[in-house]
Parts: sequence; structure tokens; C-alpha cells
Amino acid sequence: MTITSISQIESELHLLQQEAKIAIAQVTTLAQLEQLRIDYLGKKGKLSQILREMGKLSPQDRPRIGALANEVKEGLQEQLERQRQDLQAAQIQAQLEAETLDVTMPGVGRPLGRIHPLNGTIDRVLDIFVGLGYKVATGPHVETDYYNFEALNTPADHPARDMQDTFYLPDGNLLRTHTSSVQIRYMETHEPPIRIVAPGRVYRRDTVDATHSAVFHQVELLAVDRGLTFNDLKGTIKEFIRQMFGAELPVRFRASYFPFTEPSAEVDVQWQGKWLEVMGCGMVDPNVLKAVGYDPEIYTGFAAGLGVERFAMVLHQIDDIRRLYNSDLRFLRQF
Ligand code: 2U9
Repeated sequence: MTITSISQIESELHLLQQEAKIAIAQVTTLAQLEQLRIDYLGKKGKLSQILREMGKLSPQDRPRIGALANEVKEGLQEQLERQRQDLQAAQIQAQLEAETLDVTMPGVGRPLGRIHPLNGTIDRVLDIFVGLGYKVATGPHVETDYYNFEALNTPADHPARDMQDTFYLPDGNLLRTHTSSVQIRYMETHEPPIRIVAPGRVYRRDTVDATHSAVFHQVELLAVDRGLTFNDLKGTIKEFIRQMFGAELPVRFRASYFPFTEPSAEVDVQWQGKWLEVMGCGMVDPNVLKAVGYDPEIYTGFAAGLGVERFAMVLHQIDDIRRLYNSDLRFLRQF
């Protein structure tokens, strides 16, 4: 057995300490640093190798070497830790510098969209009715014959169907000709009193020209309660017109006909020196109330409808309905 002298181990430890110190001081990455830790202090590292020789020492000498080995180990651990912190700080600093934002650089212009005049008009109408206590209701565009016609007092042989001819699907369903079907669905699932306003797209088999479109938009309102009269209808419409046109304009009610209201009227407004027809309205026909299970002896209702395109054209002096659908930015940017 070779006798390992204590001084030999001591000098090996000092040598290791010197060598490791220099190596640690020179590393430039965290990965290299970790490799050094494994090389010197790891289980199979250089320090462990030297300590294995301690077994060959006499028991009296072991504590001295043990203490020295500990000192070397702790010193190196401290240096490793300091170096790790320095490298990490340098890495963060480098990253910060690489990612510096130049806040004085001009931005990329993203053009803002704007509200389409039809949606703007719908929003204004809904705001007014919501302010009067109405709730907004919507429903399907593909309807059954029942909800679009039958429940609205317009049976299959009714002449009024000709005025609202529409697009039929092969299964017998159709594209709704008005949003009144939404109100039927609402009444079927709610009890009076009700106040609703139903906006949406509707379809009619119309030939397109400057004032007609086969696809257009409506807003209809419906109120059902005990004791509602034609006077309530007139007051509601006058208040709506006042808010919509921003002035107390002369309003005229002209007798008319709709299958789902009785009596019925057209609403004309005097605007820029002319009488303009802007809405249809009436008291809900008792047959319509019966169809949804309301007792017409207890409840009465009023309803009115307006064409959104017509309102938008009047308010913005648009000469041709087709401008609202052409997506011509020169037109749309004016709103
Ligand atoms: C129910 C009962 C009655 C809604 C009404 C009108 C009169 C009307 C037109 C205006 C221009 C449609 O867009 S337009 O072509 N609407 O004239 N609408 S009364 O009456 C109802 C609605 C629902 C249950």
C-alpha cells in the first residue's frame, strides 16, 4: 500500500483550488459554469477524487485534511455562486439592450373602421325605444309560413300575401318578409305586459330600383298591455319622431290597411317642405293576440314598423338605396 503523505494531499487540494479559481473566473456562459461545478465539486469530480485518498491517511491526520477540503469546497461554491449571479445579470442586461424599444419611431397607421349608415340608423332607433322602456328582440331569418303569415292574420288565400311575396325554400320555409314573426315568437314565450322592438334584415320578391331592394332592414315595435289605446300609439310615435329628427315636426296619421293591425295607419312627417311617409302602424288585430294565447278581451296592443333604409336615406339625403349596399368607400367615408 502506498503511503500518501498529508502534505501531498494538501498540495493537491491547493492546486485544485488555484486551478478552479482561474477556470471559474474565465467562464463566459452559465452552461460552462455548470460544467465546471460538475468537474470540480460533482460526485465524480476532482475534489471527490482527492478526498478518496484520505482513506489512506492515518486517523489523526484526517480531520485536518477534512477541514481543508471543506474550506476549499465552500470557497469554490461561493465563487461559483457569485459568478453565476454576475453571468445572469450580464445576460439580462444584454437582453434588455437587445430588446430596447425606440418609442420615438413612427407607428404603423391602422385605419379605423366606422359604423355603416344602416347600422348607425338602427342603433339610433333602438336607443330611443330602449329609452322608452322597450326590450330588443331578435329571431331567425328563415321562417315557417305560420310565424311569417298565418299567426299574423294572413292565411294562405289572403290577398295581402301578394304585397309581401318572398323567397321560398324547397322545404316550404321562407325568408321572413318582416320582423313581425319575431314578435309572435316573443309573445308565445312571454306574458303581458310587453314592450319590444325587433330590428333586422327582411326579404321580399321586389325588383331592385333606386327606392326598392329585395333585401332590406326593418325595425318594428310592439306593446301589449291592459288598456292600451290608439292614443298611446300616437304619443309613442310622436315622441320617437321628435327624438329621431331632433325637432317637433308636424306628424300626420293617414288611415291604411295591414292584415295584422286594425285600425291601421301610415305615419307621414313634414320634412323639408314635403310630407314624407315614414312608418306604418296600428292596433294589434285581436286575431293575432288570440293566435299567441292572449285574451283580446283583457289585453290590447299597438305596433309600428319602419324601413331602416328609408330613414337613413331621408336623414342623410341619399338618392339611391343601392348606395347603401355597394361598399363604395367614397360613399361610406362620409358617415
Ligand atoms: C305583431 C303585430 C303587428 C307591425 C307593423 C307596419 C305596420 C308597417 C312597414 C314599414 C315599412 C314595413 O319596412 S316596411 O316596409 N311596417 O307598416 N308594421 S304595423 O305590426 C305588428 C307587428 C307584430 C305581432
